[in-house]
Amino acid sequence: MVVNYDRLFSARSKNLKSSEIRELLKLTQSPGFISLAGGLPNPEAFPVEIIHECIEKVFKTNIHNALQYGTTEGLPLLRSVLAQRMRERKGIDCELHDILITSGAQQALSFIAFNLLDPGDTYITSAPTYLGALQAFHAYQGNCECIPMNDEGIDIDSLRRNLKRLHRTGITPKFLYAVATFQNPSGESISLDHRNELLEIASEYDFIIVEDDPYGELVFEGKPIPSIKSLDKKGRVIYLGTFSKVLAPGFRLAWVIASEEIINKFSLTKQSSDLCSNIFVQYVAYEYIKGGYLDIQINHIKQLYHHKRDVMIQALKEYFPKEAKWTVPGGGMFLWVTLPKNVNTRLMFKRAVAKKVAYVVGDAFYPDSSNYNSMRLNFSYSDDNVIKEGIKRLADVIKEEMTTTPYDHDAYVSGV
Ligand code: PMP
Ligand code: G9A
Repeated sequence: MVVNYDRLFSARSKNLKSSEIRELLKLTQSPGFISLAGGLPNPEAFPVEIIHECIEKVFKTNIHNALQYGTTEGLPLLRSVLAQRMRERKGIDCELHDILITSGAQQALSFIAFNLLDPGDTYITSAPTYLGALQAFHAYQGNCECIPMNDEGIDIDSLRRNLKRLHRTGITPKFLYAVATFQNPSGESISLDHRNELLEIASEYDFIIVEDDPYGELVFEGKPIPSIKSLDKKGRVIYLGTFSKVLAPGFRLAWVIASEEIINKFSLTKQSSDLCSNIFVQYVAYEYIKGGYLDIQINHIKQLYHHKRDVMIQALKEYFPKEAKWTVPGGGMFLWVTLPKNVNTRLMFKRAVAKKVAYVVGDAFYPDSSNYNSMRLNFSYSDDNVIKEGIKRLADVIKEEMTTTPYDHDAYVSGV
């Protein structure tokens, strides 16, 4: 008898969607391809020698513990230095027991969905938003309410209107998800006023705020805006930090700061998921922070990415059609380009692949795929010359698309 997967796979499994970013990563690894797509740190900036030293230290001092199973919540030494760092650098009032180590922030997103979403439950996010979060929430059949962004990061009036509308139909969202600082994908941040308002609204309606913060320390200019978690006096915020963008994504190491109730639930979830995160790597990360290297590394990549942002902006000015618009983020790794209405970036993608250049199609970051003429560009990964060449190729692609196959959205939608 052949295996009948259709019967075997659960409804939840059948509902899984693939990540456009993960799929693109395979495509863009072919020779000669320029990828402005994936959110990859610059590999030249990995502090290889120092990591080597830290590993040697672990071998000398703790190797037997480092090779053993560890506690589910994570290595106390690491949680303790992280708590200190979060207090000092972020003003987040936390101690070791408020922190749980996860295998990447992506695992934490999955724990959030697992613990807070029953099928059909509603959550809120801005549109656009991080597509890996959408993927995690979709896996647990969450129902997304999208709030448009504005120049203060999120349209608060629209949020209030939508909450009232939902309330009338008996729906209160479980949480609001935000990459509040240097957002993936747009590079924009939520203003301090709006952060405070979000907390007020969350308290009024009794939902959680998930503050996903991989980019908060990568500030190029201006003063950092306080994290939402640092403004939270009621334990209403789940804060996610990660080593992926400030040290190395290969570590697969991140942390959650949240109330005791949430940490306990996530710990139970982790027991059933992977028992504990990689203990060896947790020791290495501990040595790295204890040695004072993380701050040095962050300062280094801040300067590097600031420079790369400027290289990309300069190339955009030089090559892109004058109708194109882009954000100029004050930090992070991405900027967001909006093209004229007669370009559909998903339909254009084939042309870009033929020219061996890739971006992430904007609609992938919209839960309802409603935006069709935008793209996300990453400026952290590539060498300066590659960024320039990539933007040049992309500009040719766009100009060709605008002249040879101008897109008519209304006709496309109505199927004419
Ligand atoms: N959240 C956001 C906003 C991200 O941009 C990313 C990675 N691109 C993640 C979470 C996942 O990070 P990690 O590598 O820690 O799983
Ligand atoms: O490679 C990944 O999936 C992590 C990066 C995410 C991104 O490009 O936003």
